[in-house]
Order: sequence, then C-alpha cells, then structure tokens
Amino acid sequence: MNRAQQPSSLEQVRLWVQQARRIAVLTGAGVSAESGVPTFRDAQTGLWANFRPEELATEEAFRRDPRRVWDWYAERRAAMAAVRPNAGHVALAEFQQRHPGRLTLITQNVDGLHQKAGSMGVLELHGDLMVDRWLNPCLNRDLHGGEVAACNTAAAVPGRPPYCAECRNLLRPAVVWFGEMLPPGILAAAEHAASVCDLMLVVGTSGMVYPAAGLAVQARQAGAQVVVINPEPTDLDEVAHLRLTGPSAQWLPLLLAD
Ligand code: BV8
Repeated sequence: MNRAQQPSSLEQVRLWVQQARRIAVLTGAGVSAESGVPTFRDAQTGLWANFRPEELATEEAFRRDPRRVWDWYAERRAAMAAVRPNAGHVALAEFQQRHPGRLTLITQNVDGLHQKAGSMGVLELHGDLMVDRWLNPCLNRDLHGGEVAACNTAAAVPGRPPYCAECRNLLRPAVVWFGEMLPPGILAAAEHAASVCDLMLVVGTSGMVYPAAGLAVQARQAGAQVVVINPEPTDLDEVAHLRLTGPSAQWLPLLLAD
C-alpha cells in the first residue's frame, strides 16, 4: 500500500482492538497523571524533594525510619481524596462494560482510580494505597500459646505509624515494596492474561519496574500485538509493534470507542 493508503497508527490500533478477542492492558502511573496524581518518576515535591521513591518504598526504609515512610504514604493517601478518574480510566471501564470478559486490566498503580472509574476484575500488581497490614507476624498468638486474637488492625493505637498496644507491632501500608514479592495469585492471573491476549496496550508506564514490565515481553513472545501509549520514550518501546505518542486520556477514548 502506498503511504496515502496505509492506515494511520490510530486506525491500525483501532483495527487491532476491533479484531482482538482478548485484550490485556498494562497501566502505570502515567494513566493517572491527568487526574493530577504525580507519577513515580516525577520529581518528588515538598517534604520528599530529597528522596527517590525507590528509597522510601522499601521495608528497610520503613524499619529504619517508620515515621518518615508512614508520613509519605499518609500524604499520598490524603491527596487521593480530591482525585477523580480521568477520560482514560473511564474509556477502559466503559469498554469492559460493553464487552464483558474481553479486556483484562492489569495495573502497577496503587491509587484505585481504575476501580473508581468502574473497571472490574482489576489486577493490582502492587497493592492498594489505602490498605494497611502489620509489619511483623503477630506475636500475641505465640505469647499465650492458645488461640489469642491476633493483633487487630482496627484496634491499632493511632500514631505515625499506628501500633498494637499488646505487642508493639507496627502498621505499614499493604502495598508491594521494592524487594517484596508481588501477590502470587494476582501475578499468575496477569501472566495468564499476557500469554493468551491478542493485543496488549501498555499505557503510561516507563517500563522500568519488574516483574510488571515483563508482562509486555511475555505478550509479545506469545504472539500478541503490543502497543505502547506514552508521551515519552519508554523501556518497552522495542517490545512494541506500534507506539502512540501522547497522553493516555487523549488516546484511550479514541482507541476504545466502538
Ligand atoms: C520483586 C508500590 C522479587 C509502592 C511499587 C528483574 C526482575 C524482578 C525484579 C527486579 C528486576 N530488576 C529489578 C528488580 C527489582 C525491582 C525493580 O523492578 N526495580 C526497578 C527500580 C529497576 N522490582 C521489585 O522489587 C519488585 N519485586 O521483583 O520481587 C523478589 C524475588 C525474591 C524475593 C523477594 C523479591 C516489586 C516492585 C514493586 C514496587 N512497588 N509501587 C508505592 O507505590 O509506594 S512500583 C512503583 O513504581 C509504582 O507503583 C509504579 O508502578 C512504579 C513506577 O512505574 P510506572 O508506573 O511506570 O511510573 P513511572 O513514574 O516510572 O512512569 C510514569 C510513566 O508515565 C512515564 O513513562 C511517563 O512518560 C508516563 N506519562 C506521564 N504522563 C502521562 C504518561 N503516560 C500517559 N499519559 C500521560 N498523561
């Protein structure tokens, strides 16, 4: 076909969307950028200007300075109260509603915006920003031998971070920190979706964090068409058949409209 007849990238990807029986979408922080949520690579602001996220989002950082890491998450949680899903989140949710079972949404994000937009079955690889868990296994159960109620997160003593009055266990955000395993069941479901999809959209991620970024490689190796949607170059550009350069809140509504 001569250039005039070749489909534009948008037309080509829209064709792939229409033809795909199974679509997997892998999102990163960029899909929430137009909702005003700073991405992980954005320069940290204010209190956190001198810290890289990789330095704060670790168990070691939390054990070294629980208050600093707890405060960083408390500030991120507070900021989420005013945040709404954008047109990109909504386009994904509405496509799922119109085409039940055809689109599996895998996210690296912990902001819950896909669910707020109405997406279902979201595979949260890195957990949920708004959920806490105990830092250590509860000692209560062992201290008394019998079946003593384990530390109850609801009864945690308020603090920075909150703690167990019984055994001084600390609450921590239940997100997956660097160096921690992803939830095995969720990772397995994401790997399955990547291995059976006909099309993978890789949206708003730098492609730097593994094993999440490896899902795009897996989809490519399994024979799927892979499309990167991002205003900037990413570490997954070589894995993609096509790139759509620009913001996801602009591209996704165009791609996913019937
Ligand atoms: C693990 C929760 C193994 C916390 C996060 C190879 C294999 C396996 C592991 C590794 C490996 N190499 C290195 C590792 C270790 C590490 C890793 O990947 N390190 C990186 C830094 C190299 N991985 C891990 O530690 C993982 N665990 O591997 O365990 C193991 C084995 C044995 C025993 C124990 C463990 C765990 C990783 C999970 C870390 N937790 N989040 C929190 O949020 O506080 S990840 C964190 O970073 C975020 O959640 C986010 O997902 C991620 C950042 O990635 P992005 O989402 O891509 O965000 P980023 O800011 O980078 O990019 C934003 C993009 O948006 C940019 O491209 C930008 O251009 C674009 N954008 C901007 N505006 C828009 C836009 N796009 C579209 N539209 C716009 N408008």
